[in-house]
Amino acid sequence: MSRQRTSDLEVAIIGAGFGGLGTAIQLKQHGIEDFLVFEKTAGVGGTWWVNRYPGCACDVPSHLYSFSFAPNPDWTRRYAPRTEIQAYLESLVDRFRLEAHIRVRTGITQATWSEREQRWQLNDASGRKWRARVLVAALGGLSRPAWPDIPGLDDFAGEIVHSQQWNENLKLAGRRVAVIGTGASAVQLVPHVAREAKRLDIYQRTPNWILPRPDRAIGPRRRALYRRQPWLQKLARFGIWAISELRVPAFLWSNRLAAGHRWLAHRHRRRQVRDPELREQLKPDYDIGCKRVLLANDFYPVFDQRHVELVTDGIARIGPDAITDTGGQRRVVDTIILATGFKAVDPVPEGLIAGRGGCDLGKCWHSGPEAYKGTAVAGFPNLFMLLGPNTALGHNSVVMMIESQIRYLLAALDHMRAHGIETLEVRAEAQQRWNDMLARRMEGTVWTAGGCQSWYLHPETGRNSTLWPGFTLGFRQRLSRFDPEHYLATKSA
Ligand code: N01
Repeated sequence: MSRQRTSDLEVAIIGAGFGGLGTAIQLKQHGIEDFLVFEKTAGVGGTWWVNRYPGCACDVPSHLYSFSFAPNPDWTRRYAPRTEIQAYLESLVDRFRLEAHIRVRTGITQATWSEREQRWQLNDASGRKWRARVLVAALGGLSRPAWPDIPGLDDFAGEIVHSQQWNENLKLAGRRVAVIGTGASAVQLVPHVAREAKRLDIYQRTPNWILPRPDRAIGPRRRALYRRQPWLQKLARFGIWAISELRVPAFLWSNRLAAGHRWLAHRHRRRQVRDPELREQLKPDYDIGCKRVLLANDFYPVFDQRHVELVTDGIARIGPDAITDTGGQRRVVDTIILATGFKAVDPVPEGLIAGRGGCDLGKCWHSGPEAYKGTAVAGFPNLFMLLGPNTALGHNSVVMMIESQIRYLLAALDHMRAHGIETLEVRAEAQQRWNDMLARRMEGTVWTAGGCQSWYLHPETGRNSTLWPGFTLGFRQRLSRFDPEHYLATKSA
């Protein structure tokens, strides 16, 4: 009996990170109780559960990198470390009584749209089947690690770990370690690795723009004040959001507007890197913002240590115990850390979500993902994505984007209920128009004309399918009401 009840759902949510938990909270607050959140790992938290490399933290201030409807006055730092963000997300489960709605260690292996039943059919890893009217894919835009295609990588006899699949028992003390990549994950983990390793080679393909990280502790008095006067915390949040929005014009319209940030980054490098040759090697030669701007205070100083080497020649091949660069130099290594990022332009695995006619989302997005408002996809009725295509940000908190999308989802559910609608499917023309608008807005932006190659762009088409080219406020306005005129609807019989 209970099995029957739990297998039929109004809403099935895949993923218990920010997106999945936020949706769960808002559904409950909206009076919808008939839903489950499926999570393949052993706990909630999503990216903050999975990424466990040393130094992992957020580069968006925590008062903004949290839900507006679930503020946390107790952040102990301006930029909270992973453990604190993870604890915040775990605390939401109790705070909003979500326990009964969450199934951890329950990876959904396949979600298929059934024409006959007009429902999503879900299989989990243990073989159990579920059926849901609405599917929310809260998979995260950066959840699939990218392993580099370097000749000989598979022949390496030592230990290899990707930053996102950190091995907490990894021994670094006394080891010769190579870190491949110098992006957001690398700048956080490298200082920790340098402290332990006997020798550290850092393979940089492209230098990044790095700004000082204005981190500081938030003392007990300030925290108590936020608890007593929540409006003050809201004001702080608003201030962080507004200042972050000010970066948009420099990314969208003219990089000259980022002169202040450029100056700050150059000064930071000059102050922290003493060797002029090294300083030059670490200097980016493209517009600031073209790749994600990094914040780090302890990355550059690592290169002053005698056991650390910056390698700027490319990697020619990897052998069983060494990496050989394109200049022919061979460096012996015991452990390789891949800080090589994520499959951002290929976010949904093939075989996971199949829409009308068995169309596989992972496959039909082979030339880069496309959606309507980053949320709905033509051919996939009653599917709502969180942080879908073109919803990532280079300047502000993605939690703002998630909140806009959840609001839109709730409006769609209200519309379905009010009009006895069984299925909603975005019209292909509406999706096309949305993507034409995105393409127009991308033209001449720092991401397409800034002189760099980045994970924002599809490697073959060059299309930017990851970022929202605008203010978060603009996105919020566009999703502030549900727009049934852009959807095909079928009514209940
Ligand atoms: O990944 P990345 P990441 N040979 O793609 C290099 C979020 N994040 O994990 O620049 C040699 O930025 C690659 O070189 P290049 C955040 O959104 C957030 O660091 O392509 N090198 C680059 O240096 C972030 O932007 C936080 O030339 C290779 C690096 O690997 C996103 O995740 C913290 C290579 C990859 O950098 C991704 O960050 C951490 C190859 N074959 C991450 N392939 C927060 O604080 C790749 N590289 C919220």
